[in-house]
Amino acid sequence: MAVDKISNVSADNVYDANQIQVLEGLEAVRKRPGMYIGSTTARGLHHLVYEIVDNSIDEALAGFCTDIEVVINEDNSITVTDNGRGIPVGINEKMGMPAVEVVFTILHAGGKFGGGGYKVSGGLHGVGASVVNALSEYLEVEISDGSHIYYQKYNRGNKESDLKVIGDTDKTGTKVHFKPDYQIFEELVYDFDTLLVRLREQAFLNAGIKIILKDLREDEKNKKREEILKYDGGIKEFVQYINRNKEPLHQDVIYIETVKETCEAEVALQYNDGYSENIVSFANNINTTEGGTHETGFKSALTKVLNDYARNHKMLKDGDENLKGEDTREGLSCIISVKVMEAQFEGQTKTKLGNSEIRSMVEKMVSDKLSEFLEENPSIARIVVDKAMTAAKAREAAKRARENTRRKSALESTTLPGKLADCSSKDTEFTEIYIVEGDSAGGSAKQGRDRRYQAILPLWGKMLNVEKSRIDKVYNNDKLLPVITALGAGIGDDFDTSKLRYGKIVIMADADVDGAHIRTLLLTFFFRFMRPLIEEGHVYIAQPPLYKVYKGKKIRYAYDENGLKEALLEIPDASIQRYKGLGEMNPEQLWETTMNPETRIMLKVEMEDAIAADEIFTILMGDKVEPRRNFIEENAASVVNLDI
Ligand code: TTJ
Repeated sequence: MAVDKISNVSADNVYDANQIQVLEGLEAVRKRPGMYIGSTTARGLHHLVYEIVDNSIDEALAGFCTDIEVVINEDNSITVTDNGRGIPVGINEKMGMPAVEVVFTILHAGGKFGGGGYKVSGGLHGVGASVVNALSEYLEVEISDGSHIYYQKYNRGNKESDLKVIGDTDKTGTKVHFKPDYQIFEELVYDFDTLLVRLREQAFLNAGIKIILKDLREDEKNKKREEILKYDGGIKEFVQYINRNKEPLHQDVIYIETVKETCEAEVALQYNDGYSENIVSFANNINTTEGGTHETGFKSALTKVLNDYARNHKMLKDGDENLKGEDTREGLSCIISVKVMEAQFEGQTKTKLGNSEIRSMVEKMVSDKLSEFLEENPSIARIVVDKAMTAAKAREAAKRARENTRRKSALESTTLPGKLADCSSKDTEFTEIYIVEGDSAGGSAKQGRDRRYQAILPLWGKMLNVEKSRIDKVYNNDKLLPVITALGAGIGDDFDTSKLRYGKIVIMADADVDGAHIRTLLLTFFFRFMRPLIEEGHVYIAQPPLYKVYKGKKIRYAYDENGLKEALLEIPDASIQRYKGLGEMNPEQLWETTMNPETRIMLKVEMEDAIAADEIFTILMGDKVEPRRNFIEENAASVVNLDI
């Protein structure tokens, strides 16, 4: 734009022009923060930390940094310190300012310095330090280069003064202290555990790096805390961590890796006695939740290797069919991590690896090295192939069960369950199904609903715990079958959200322990057998009120203790009714408080972290009592809300 106007000015003026450009750049970030960090909610707030820490991890991957410290200060500002070489302080010729200033004021400038190696880490958006700077009330940087300490401060992205020397040192490293801007973020309070989960993942993925997370806040809610994260076993330890509440089928984790000039790949895996598949993949330290070429390469090699082994060792006989891919992944916990020079991220959320050369690389690595491992470890090989063959038998049984149900339902006049009160609309943009605990609440819901777009499916009796069952049992289960047929989208690998008969699936149960149990059983079922339902945000939890506050014709409903206080202020001398269950509400009340889209409160079940969700269901629904007791004691509130 302004380029032609500065074509014949002096070098000093060019510098000024650059400055103006800089300000425009960061102003854009402040105008539309969501475009750069995804959101200005708690998620975006935490994202700032990852963006800064990623720079230190890159320095560690380059081989120059061993320790990273992240501190949540008392005022919810953040300090990140590393012992790397320090961001360069020399003048960057192109920009005419110290390199550190470029890092903090030029969009997308992060990681472009130093050359050599490849920048591998990166947050979800990989936008860098300048965005954090733009969205911080202030940001201070301190660089030690082995002789001097340099310092600079910015306010909302604008430098307060030039980079200056503030002392001497014989150490090297970078320290950044920033306070997220209250003018930008809706949430300003950091959650220790959210940072912990993410930093632990990074520590697993980058073996040997020490990451310390400290919390200096101390109040009613918080105690000072500190966690040291250092895993010399890397992703091998990550797999053990994922399986720590499960029963592994073999003690040693299988680990293979390969390092090429432009990319490297490593895989760690261990089978457990459960039935679910748990593959978590990363490209350049970013969780590729949508999968991609590294996952497909791994899966096809695993299928081939186990079939070859089973044939060669006469475990599969001549007439037997080959194992299918899904058979080889039953009870599998696996981490795949690749580092690629020029990673291509695709998919809706840019978390699907697209590089085609990675598919063949991972496939060849797993083919060669896994078969070698199995030949050298015949006892583990036998266990793994046995597991896959048992899974294949179960799959056959499931197929027969499925064909049986199809035939049965085809004989009946309607495929829909008899207890279902369907809605008249077929438009999934509006339709909802309420899965309701108990016949009496189901009756009220049927009478209170808007039948044009709300369907009701009552459930009663003891429901199957799918955590302990294979898919064939699920097909034959008289409690789950109505849910499957009512939703109409199939189950397991056949599940297809485009066939869903309703846009929203609402679980409506009492706000007590039994209700929580039913909710958890249903959510476990959805998570294990209809995961896209949760991933694509179709599942909701109805929130019935806990209290009715009334006097004469005035009525207020309260959904928690705070609401109760407010209602009592509004209606002095009111009577209070505490609802013990949905059944105590008449149809009109149920509609008004829990089902009317205009007035109801519903929790959307979101899956931020598949590892955490898997862990929750393993613990809550699995066999082991000890971790379940610990979990419930530590997370009393989240068990009831189950806001995964
Ligand atoms: C780049 O290549 C030359 C030597 O220094 C390399 C570098 O920039 N290293 C580096 C950057 N280490 N740590 C950082 C860093 C640390 C924090 C906390 C924040 C930022 C933006 C960078």
